[in-house]
Amino acid sequence: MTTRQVGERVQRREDPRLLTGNGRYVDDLGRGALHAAFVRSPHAHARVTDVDIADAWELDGVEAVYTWDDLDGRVAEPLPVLIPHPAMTHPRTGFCLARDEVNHVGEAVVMVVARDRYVAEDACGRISVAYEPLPAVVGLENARSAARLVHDDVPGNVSANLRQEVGDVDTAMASAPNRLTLDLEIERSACMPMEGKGVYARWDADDGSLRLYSSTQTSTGVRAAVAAKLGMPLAKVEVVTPDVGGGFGVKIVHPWPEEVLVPWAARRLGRDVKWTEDRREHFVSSAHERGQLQEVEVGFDDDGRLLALDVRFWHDNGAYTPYGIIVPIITATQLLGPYKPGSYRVEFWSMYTNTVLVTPYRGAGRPQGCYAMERTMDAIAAHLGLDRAEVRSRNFIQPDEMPYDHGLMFQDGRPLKYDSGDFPASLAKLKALVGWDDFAAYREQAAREGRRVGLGIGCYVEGTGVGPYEGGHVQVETSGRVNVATGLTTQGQGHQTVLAQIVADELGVRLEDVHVTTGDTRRMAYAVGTFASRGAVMSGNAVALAAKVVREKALRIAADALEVSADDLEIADGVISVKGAPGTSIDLRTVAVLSNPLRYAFDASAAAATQFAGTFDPDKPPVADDDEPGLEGQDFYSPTQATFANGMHAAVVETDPVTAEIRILRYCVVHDCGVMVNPMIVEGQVHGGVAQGVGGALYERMVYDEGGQLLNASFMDFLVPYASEVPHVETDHLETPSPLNPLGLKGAGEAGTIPVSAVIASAIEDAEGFPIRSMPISPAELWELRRTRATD
Ligand code: MCN
Repeated sequence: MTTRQVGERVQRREDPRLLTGNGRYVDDLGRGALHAAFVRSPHAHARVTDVDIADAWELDGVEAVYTWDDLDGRVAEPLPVLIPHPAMTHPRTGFCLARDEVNHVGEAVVMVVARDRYVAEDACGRISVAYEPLPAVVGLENARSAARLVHDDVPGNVSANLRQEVGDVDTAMASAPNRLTLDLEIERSACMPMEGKGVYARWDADDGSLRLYSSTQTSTGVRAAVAAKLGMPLAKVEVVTPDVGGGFGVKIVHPWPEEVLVPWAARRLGRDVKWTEDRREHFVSSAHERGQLQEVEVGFDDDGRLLALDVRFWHDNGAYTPYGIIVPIITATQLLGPYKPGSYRVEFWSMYTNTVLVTPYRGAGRPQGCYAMERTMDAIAAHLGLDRAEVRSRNFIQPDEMPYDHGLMFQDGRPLKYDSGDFPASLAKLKALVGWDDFAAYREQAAREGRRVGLGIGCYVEGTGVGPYEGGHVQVETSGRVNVATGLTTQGQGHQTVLAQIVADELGVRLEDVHVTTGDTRRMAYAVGTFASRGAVMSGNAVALAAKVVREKALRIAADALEVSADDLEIADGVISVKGAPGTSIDLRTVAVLSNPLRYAFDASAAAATQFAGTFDPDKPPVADDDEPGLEGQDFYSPTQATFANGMHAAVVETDPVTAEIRILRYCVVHDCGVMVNPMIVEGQVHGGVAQGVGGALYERMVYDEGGQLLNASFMDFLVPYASEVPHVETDHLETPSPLNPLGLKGAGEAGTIPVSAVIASAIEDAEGFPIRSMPISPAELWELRRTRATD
């Protein structure tokens, strides 16, 4: 009997290659290619009045120097808005190279292509750009004051304003026995993939075609964007995504300016061209996220039950909005987490600032929403003197209320409806895991030792597995090897392992026979990409459906060969046999041979095929009349809505009474992503997410000065937590299968990150006894808070 693979803690098959330095990233490719480098704006806001490139041409090895004036066709036009929304009254995007104005430090102004990166960088140093500096808008307070404008024609610096209300908030608030207001802040940060963005373009002049290797989260998106920008037929553009050293959201945007310029230059020069983002470029010219100011008003009864919740927030979208307002929309609609708010009103303003643009970063607006909601829950508990977990549990949506519709509209205008989840069960598990009820005794003991400890909690719900679709293609070679292709790209999530597990089960083959290809438009032309924790739900179900197509075809051919009904057959370990009569069987590779009209041309498997030759009429087509040749099939999975994962985290922190150093002593997670395909990979994802969340809670932030200079644009100053700062993560799971997809899956890739700032704030607050309203928090800030309170 074959072991079922789904649910098994299968070792990641990509690890031996990746961990021994044998990964193949974009920068490993393109030996002999020309290299691109960029002159980027040193000003946050300025008019470009003159560009002098003459000296750059003097340098041996320089092949091209381009400014906006050199760009042609659609390459000279502004970049697209990828996800428009009616509330975006003032969308603005930049150009591939600045035309006459720069709106943030790091915006590309000139592109140099040279023999190697050294020459290209030296040439950039010889270019002089004349700027007429303009006043910069930095920070949300400045943007809101509108004393200065980022874009002259955008009043109030507001790119979008959106309000949703469910129920009558004003009436419910007015009659609530208790009311609180909270002013909250969460600062700007950014993801830091080990590998920056990268693109390598191979132009085939004879064929007029382009192959692009891109470190992207969406190969098909890059393909479509580049083909459109360069005015090329799709058929002449291929995008291959090799290994990607982390994406975390920033590589979803397509096209980045460089993704257009590099292939454009390759075509123009008739040469291969490549570019790899360096770390400083990543800081100043990729994308950030998180920055929000929030105002919460909450009305609740004496038992801590929510009656009315009124949230207003301002979201810093940076200088441009290529990605629309998906991040604040997610904050607004998923802020409620597992709770019923009574009535709810949310309004946000998405604000321009002269800083690098903002796109989704792991969690994508949910860490901010969770932070607002969970700070509010703690404030209610403190106000009423109730247990914090108890207040949460009194407000939970109950399992028998699923599916649950908050009455909110998501980005696409469709209602946002939770499909499943058991929040009371998750909380019970979390309390048991962290020892919630024993903490008071632990705190007393710690106090006797002169130590200050606190316990924090945070709950969240996450819409995962968004559509519109993803495809799977499964092909059985005559050798018995099973090739699986999906359009997802992979950045380290272990897709090659997990998708193989699913196909092995659905097709009935051995895991080691299944080989998965991702992110290659030659193999899967219709695909969306890897983001929004959609890989497992979307591609998992797509490859399962495709495997089913192949399985059914295999059974039809086998039934013909064995002269039995397909209903009487089963497949295990790649062998099709008659149920109850395992002696009567045929293996899948033989079926693959038989499925092909040229079957006797396949030497490797001819012997297997001839074994059954006698059972066939040589004049009869080798496959059933309505079947196509080849043992392969394709299918697409296209859901009607997202599926909602959830989780609850708790942390124990210790704050030093003298130095205010903050240490996380324990970090506990209960996570529910429906059926887990590979629990080990899910745990890895959750642990990685928590590590990223710890960075966001305690260390990572973007520090701009008033002029819009990013002061900490290197790893010397931007603190990413080391292993020494990331606690051991204790994890427990609940599996509430999603009723929305055949495999019952929900996503897991972002979950770990979402509640961490809320949880750490909660724990520090518990340790210190005063509210924490701004995150991240450093020891210096905590020390300052203590000092201010002492002198108040
Ligand atoms: N999984 C599973 N069972 C489930 C759900 C997920 O076994 N019920 C597995 C999946 O098959 C997959 C992994 O867990 O191998 C994550 O799955 P999923 O939640 O579907 O997320 P995606 O595959 O869509 O990956 C995207 C997600 C996002 S949005 C960000 S951001 C993020 C993340 O993944 N970026 C990452 N995890 C990352 N991990 C690494 N190493 N690098 C990144 O850039």
